[in-house]
Amino acid sequence: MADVVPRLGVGVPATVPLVMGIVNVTPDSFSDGGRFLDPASAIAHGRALAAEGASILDVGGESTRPGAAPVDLEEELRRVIPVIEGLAGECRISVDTRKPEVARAAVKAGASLINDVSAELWPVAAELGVGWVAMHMQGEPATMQAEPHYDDVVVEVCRFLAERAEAAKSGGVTEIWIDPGFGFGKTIGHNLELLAHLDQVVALGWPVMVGISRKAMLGRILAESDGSSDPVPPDDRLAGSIASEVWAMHLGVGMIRAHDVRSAVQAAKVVAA
Ligand code: HH2
Repeated sequence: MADVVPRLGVGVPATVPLVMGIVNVTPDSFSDGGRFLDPASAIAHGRALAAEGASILDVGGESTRPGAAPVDLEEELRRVIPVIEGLAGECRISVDTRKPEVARAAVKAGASLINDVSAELWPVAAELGVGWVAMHMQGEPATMQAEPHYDDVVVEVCRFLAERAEAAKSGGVTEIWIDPGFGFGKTIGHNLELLAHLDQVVALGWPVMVGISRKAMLGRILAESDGSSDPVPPDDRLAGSIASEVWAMHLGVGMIRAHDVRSAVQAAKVVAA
């Protein structure tokens, strides 16, 4: 699953965490909404991310940022399928969707991983013989940040992910990733607690991926350290993204979902070395 490269100077192989490059074919994604809405620009963006070292391109047609409105099926298909067709064969493709119909059409178009923020689509992955990412989310994107509550966020997220992964394995899915879902029905305190204890998610024994890239929690932390009450904007969150991704990789995370692929790949190589 992970690339193996020689560890410089020591001769012992080390695994380099994978980087999944984000291709948002949406008008409203939180950091790059509207930039890659037409298929040609999304395909060009995907090619650029592959050239920067992405191992997988994650193509999504529905924003799941807090407060986002759901997208209807026809529109989501119209956004993602031409882009997947255009990129398949050049890089491994995952589809970021909650809809079984979109997952099926995406696999037909060349995707081999279903990145499922609903954590419900494993039967589709089993039927089609493709990989599956189970992400934890409390509630729905439209309302999930209203009042998230956990008695113990690490225990509850771990329990949820382990149950889903076991079900998928019993159902015949052979490639399973688990993801704690930073920012999905979680306060900044919940996110930081999960980040601090990612080793417990890794200890569940399934490959772990995380998506922290440019997320709001980074904007808030950086604003506080600047003495400002305004969050640092998404395009000024690169250092914060890399810092948290390095932390995650150090604790054993095997794949990073990133907007800034070149920097994430460089960070992964250094962590592995
Ligand atoms: N985060 C986003 C979308 N999909 N998938 C996984 N597995 N993990 C994540 O953390 C994750 C995800 C949100 O980020 P982005 O795609 O940049 O924004 P938007 O949902 O606004 O399109």
